[in-house]
Amino acid sequence: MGIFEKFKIGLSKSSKNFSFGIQNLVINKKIDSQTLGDLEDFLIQSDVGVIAAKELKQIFSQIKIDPKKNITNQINLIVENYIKNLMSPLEKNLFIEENIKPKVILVAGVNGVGKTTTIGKLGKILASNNKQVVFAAADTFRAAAIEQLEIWSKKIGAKIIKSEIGSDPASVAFKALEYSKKNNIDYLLIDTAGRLQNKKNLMEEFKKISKVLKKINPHSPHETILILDATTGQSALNQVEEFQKITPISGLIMTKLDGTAKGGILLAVAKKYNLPIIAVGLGEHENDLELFKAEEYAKAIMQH
Ligand SMILES: Nc1nc2c(ncn2[C@@H]2O[C@H](COP(=O)(O)OP(=O)(O)O)[C@@H](O)[C@H]2O)c(=O)[nH]1
Ligand SMILES: [Mg+2]
Repeated sequence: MGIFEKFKIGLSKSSKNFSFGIQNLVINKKIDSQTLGDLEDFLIQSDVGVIAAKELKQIFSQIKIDPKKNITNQINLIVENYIKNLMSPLEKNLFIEENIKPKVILVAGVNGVGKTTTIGKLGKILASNNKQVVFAAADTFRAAAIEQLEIWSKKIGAKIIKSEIGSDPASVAFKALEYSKKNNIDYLLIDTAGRLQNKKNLMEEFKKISKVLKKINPHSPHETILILDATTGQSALNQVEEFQKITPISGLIMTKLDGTAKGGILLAVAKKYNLPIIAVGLGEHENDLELFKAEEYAKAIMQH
């Protein structure tokens, strides 16, 4: 299956809601202030955020739709181009060759957003591109988190560095980088705990992890990815805000876009924070993570 088909299937809940919603509001209607107001309300309800909703409203107030041509196509194309232009500059591929070995990727996010699963899926993409991958189980808070990462490590043939439950996450991260350096590993992916309710501790934890990594390689971590869960809607925006206070974030992955009809949340995050988007989660299975492509996302969400 091509990337576009995967985006299309994964985003089908959102696209049904989004593209049909817009079409229902605009087709066969006079584009007057009432219609534009309804459109803006609908866009805000779809989680695209206030700014994007205003901009799209503005675009629709200025365009001329040709009634002799296919109206649905014209509307789809307008929204698709808007999304594509907004999101293309944010596409970020972590996996282009850069001669950094090991590339250290720290993964952050609140509990349940999909950190461990996403690390497993990223590991799978890397392993199938013949990269050597190590996982560090630095979410030492819950035994299940360590076991879960271990299952993934077996599945994709990655080495896992772990310690007992309750042990110091920074020491796991340190051991993992030491091992990765010694064994000429390509990518080290570090899982972390996400107890945002205890922000001060979490901040200390990230500081400590970063400090010990820098003892081995002053440039590491090379990336700190924040994982967001699309089904949490507007709360995803707060999480970006809160985590940026805890540690610098270099990119985002949004999971569970398959599980929501409000996939517009990715647009809201992009518009508000301008952070690179690395990948999107489109399902629970091991192949359901796609590296982010703005054009495919835009097309899939407008379904054509
Ligand atoms: N539908 C769907 N479920 C996902 C996706 N990513 C993760 N999940 C599920 O979300 C739940 C929590 O994931 P987990 O990796 O344990 O989250 P963590 O606490 O952040 O490490 C699990 O049941 C995953 O299968 C996704 O893209 N789509
Ligand atoms: Mg986890």
